[in-house]
Amino acid sequence: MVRKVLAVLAALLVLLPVPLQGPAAAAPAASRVTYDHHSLMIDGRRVVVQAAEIHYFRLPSPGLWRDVLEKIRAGGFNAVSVYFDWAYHSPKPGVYDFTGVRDVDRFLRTAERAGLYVVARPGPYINAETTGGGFPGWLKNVPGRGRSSDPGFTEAYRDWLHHINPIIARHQVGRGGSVILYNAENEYAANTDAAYMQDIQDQARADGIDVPITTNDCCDAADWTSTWATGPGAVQMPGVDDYPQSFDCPNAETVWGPWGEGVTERLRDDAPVFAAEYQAGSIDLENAGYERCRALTGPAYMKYFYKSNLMVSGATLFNYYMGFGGTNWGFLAQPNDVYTSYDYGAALTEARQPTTKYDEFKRQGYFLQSVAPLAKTDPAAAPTTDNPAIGVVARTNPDTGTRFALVRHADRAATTTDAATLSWTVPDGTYALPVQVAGRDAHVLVGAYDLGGQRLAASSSEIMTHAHIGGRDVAVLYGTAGSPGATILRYPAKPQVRVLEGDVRWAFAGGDLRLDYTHRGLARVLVSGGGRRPLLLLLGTDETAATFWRAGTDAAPVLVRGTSLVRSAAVEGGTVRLTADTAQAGEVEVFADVQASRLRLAGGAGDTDVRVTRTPSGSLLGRVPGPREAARLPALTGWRVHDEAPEAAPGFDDSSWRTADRTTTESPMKPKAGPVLYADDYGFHYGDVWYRGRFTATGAETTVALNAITGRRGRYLVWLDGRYLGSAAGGTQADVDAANPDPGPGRFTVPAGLLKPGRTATLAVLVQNMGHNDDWTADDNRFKQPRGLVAASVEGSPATVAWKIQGARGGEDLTDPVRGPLNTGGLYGERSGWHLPGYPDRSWKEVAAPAARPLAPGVTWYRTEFGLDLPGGQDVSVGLRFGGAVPAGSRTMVYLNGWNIGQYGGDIGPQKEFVLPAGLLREHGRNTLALAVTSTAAATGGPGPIGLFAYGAVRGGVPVPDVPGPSYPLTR
Ligand code: IPT
Repeated sequence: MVRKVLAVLAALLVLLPVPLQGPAAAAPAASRVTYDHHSLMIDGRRVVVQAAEIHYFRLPSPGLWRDVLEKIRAGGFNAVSVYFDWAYHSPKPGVYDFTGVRDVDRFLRTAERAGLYVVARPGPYINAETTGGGFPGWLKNVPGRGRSSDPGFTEAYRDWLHHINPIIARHQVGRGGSVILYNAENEYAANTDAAYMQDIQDQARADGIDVPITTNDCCDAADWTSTWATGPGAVQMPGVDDYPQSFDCPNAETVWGPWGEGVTERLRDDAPVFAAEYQAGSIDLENAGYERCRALTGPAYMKYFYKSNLMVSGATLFNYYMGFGGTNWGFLAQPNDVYTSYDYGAALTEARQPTTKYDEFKRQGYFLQSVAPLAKTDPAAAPTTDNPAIGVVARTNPDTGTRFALVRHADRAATTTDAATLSWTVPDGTYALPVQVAGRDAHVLVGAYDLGGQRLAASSSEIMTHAHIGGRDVAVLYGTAGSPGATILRYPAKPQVRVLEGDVRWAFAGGDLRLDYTHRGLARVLVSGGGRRPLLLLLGTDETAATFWRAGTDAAPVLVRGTSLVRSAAVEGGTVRLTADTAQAGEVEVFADVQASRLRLAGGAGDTDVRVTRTPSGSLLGRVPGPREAARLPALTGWRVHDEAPEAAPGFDDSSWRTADRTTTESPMKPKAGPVLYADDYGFHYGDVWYRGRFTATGAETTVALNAITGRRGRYLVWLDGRYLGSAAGGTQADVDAANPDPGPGRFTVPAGLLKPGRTATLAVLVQNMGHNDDWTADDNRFKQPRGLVAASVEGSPATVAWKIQGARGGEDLTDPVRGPLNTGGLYGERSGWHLPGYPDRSWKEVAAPAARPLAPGVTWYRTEFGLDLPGGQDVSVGLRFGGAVPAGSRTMVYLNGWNIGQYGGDIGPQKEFVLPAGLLREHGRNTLALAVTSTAAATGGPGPIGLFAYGAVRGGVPVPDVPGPSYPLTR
């Protein structure tokens, strides 16, 4: 577990070796990405990088990549940070797949088109709560320690890099793409090996990577990242990971920065401060549900910590982990810290819905993108405050003289609302500014700023954005509702001031136009003359500011008030064409070039003309339609049921199964007796694995003693000669301590009289593996920990047991490469295609609902079909909901059209709702739902009630093509 690991790591760090001296890998001279102490530069132009972390492998629908990426862009981000998951692409040594849902080339192209830079993070190790931390299951059979320069591992990871690097390389900015940084490894701080760290970078350069190389530092892995780290392994432009709010979702209301102030450390003097992973959500370690994690990392946290970080660290690169979390579909999850949903409490939910966190990102992100001097700042003298409860920190841009002041409580835990008057001396003069700070809020004020054609001397409102539109400046400023605001603008001569809306007092003296107001609704002030081009000042609150969108090119930006999302805007002739989503009908106001007098709304089934009038603000005002009709989602009926687990019966034919007779293993954990039974050693890396063991009975058998390691939340079920003996929780071993003894060992009494002396007895064991441990500590004891049976004996009998093993059909030779290695395990139904569309289930028994029929211990399958015809031109995010209490005894794998979209129940997690992503979901056609229910005990019924529901619906969205996937029967 992460926390425990952190503690272990702290101890390990003391032992870190003194770094070797040598040259750091420099970027090739041709790179268009450079950097200095302050910021990254692209073609010499400074940029503030505001990135959201997103994992394509957690959204198996390439059409939806565009939706999420456009939402990220619209939310004020100009970049995404992306892990590339080795395990997701490679089922077998030497076999790689980059097609379909694995088409990362398409993902990178989509990011480019959405206007997003990319921080590429191909590992080889990625962590990210993915199975094996991104290491493929087959790597457990490769000699040599993971994350080291051992030859076996080196050969394996180089092969991965030589597949992924060229794809990343052709998407670099220097080649017309948008990749700006390359992240080598991931928080590589324990058991480190400099030669390995260096080799990753050398391979990247050899593969054509010419952007700066970074690494996300955790825990002071200074070998690679400090100014004195000059190589081997040293990176050019290091970043730091910060999770100041911890992962304590249950205590969201009280937690406030237990892991520190979250000020990103400066690591090198010659490189900018880079918040490589800054907490923007949380894993749900305590099964509290992701809404609790969203509360833990909500707008208050974002305001206080993100703004403090910006102002105290001077960082100019931020990556927020996660921007959109997505789904651990199939067996993507690492077993110990997560369940199916990787919603992460992020700004965009797993169902792609924006939250109030999204609004806060938009306010902050637009500011970072609009106010260019933020890209180069140094600490500066702070304004004085007349109230010691309010603390102020300031920075200045040494070239432009622009000032920034962070206003927050001196005591970061304070929850009171306090007011002060700041006295701020800027090059333009000394100004008295009224400020008010609510508990745990923070504001970044700007002074001495050339705001377009204006001169902003100082303001106690925050700038959200401003743009030069049609000969005038339009600026959106905001402050907490009810708080006082003052804005001072400089004019060579007295300008004309028209307060179009709201209560704003103004005065002009000594070149200063001073506006005083209370932040309330949206006030509008038009300033013209005075020797400058006109200015439309929009003074809002947090809430009204969040209704604004900025879109279009820098040459012709458009500001929009209203709609649920503006994806893009274009001004053509006299028409503004908005591509927008609307959740309901409502007002839209467009600030565009005055030449434009018409508005067309794209998105939805086709363009719609929106009737508009010109407002006194010079904007266009109209009403946009919402979704045309509510989506009708059918009830799930027509279920059919079939019992499974024929493997438990003595007569089952397992002649095609692998004989488990290996005597050696690459796992550091060696069997104490008998053959190696570890699933990975036989090529079965993901999901359920069956064992059948035969022995000649004597009648004296007393106990079947087993031990299986499955990772947390796994378990195993045992039958002897067809008789169900019971189940046990699978072992986790990596986390064993006195308080949490390893649950793996299970003892099962042999029923008297069951076994007949001299006859062959058959043990059948179904082991439900939950994925591979990560390798955060670069320790094979952890990563190469076995899965499946690790010990098996029949007490009271001298007989040896002859074992056979069967996991996913074909093992590493996938029968369904489209859905890939992580989709299915080795249940009989999975091996036989019961999860697939088109499987002939007509002979199965009809049942009203899965809950309507008693469950026996073992495996039961349910299937049904449902038709959909969702309204065109709308985006309806559909989910599957299990009603009732989450069952502890039975767990359900959910297959939508053959895709394993989640696991429910069985102590896996609190999750009751599962996203059915468009693309996998046939929105206009037949859908097949298959449930594989494994129960450790008899129960009155299967899971449910089960129904479809909508997480949200908007007019708009993006076209989402169906993701193809083979139907039954698989031909391989
Ligand atoms: C940090 C990892 O780099 C990232 O991959 C992910 O696992 C994240 O944590 C937690 O979700 S590790 C840091 C918290 C010590």
